[in-house]
Amino acid sequence: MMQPIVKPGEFTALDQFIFDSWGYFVIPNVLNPDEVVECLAASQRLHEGKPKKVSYQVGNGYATEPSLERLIDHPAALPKVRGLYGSDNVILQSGWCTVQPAHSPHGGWHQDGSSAFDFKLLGHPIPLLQLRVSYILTDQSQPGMGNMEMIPGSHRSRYEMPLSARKGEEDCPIRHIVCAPAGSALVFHNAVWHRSHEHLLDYDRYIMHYIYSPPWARYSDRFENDKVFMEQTTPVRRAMLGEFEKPDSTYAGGYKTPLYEK
Ligand SMILES: O=C(O)CCC(=O)C(=O)O
Repeated sequence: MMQPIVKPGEFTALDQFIFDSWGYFVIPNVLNPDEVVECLAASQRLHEGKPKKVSYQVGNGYATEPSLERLIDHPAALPKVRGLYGSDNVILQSGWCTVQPAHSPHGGWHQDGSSAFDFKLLGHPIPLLQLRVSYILTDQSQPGMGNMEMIPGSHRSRYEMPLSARKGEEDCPIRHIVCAPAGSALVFHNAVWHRSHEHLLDYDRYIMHYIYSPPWARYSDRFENDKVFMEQTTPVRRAMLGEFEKPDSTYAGGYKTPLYEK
């Protein structure tokens, strides 16, 4: 099965072309096996006592789990985020840890956005406003492992996915099951139609999704940043969490770009 694989780090012209054509790509080997174990344990802690439902999500976990905090500005993925936006002024709008319970069916097809204001109202093609970097924390190298399923190029479709396909009355033959080992990162556009694929195995599947947006977007996993966390995190992460001081014309000239490492 063809997979849109790119190299970690530097954002290249080929990355740009693949993303523009399909609306997503995969970066393998972003996390080493020890990091996968740590992030998986953190995800399991976040979900303790929570409902075991398909794609059930817990937000803001990076504020309490250091292994997940480190992924906010991961050097394998951050250059892709800045490159795809064509701007260094990006924030982490939200971070969601999702579970796909053992032996569960696929999720529902959807595009990302906000049910409070449909991104389709903004025009066509739907702009990039929530760029997602999704760290795969359990093996998904074969179908049937709670993989992400995407419709390549659908971020540009003028037409919604028909209800018949969304309800499962007919299959969409261009659906693509993303196959990647644990530790890979899937980077995708908010307007790509996607869902979680069925999970046939005996353990719960976890993905940690980081959503990057322009700095004027409101947070969607928190109302405000936790003060103690903000004091102890790094200056770059503080800036990426949207913290800055500027009493006049908040998002006009002079917005402080995070001081990324070169
Ligand atoms: O990780 C998952 O289970 C699917 C998440 C998803 O599709 C979403 O949050 O939009």
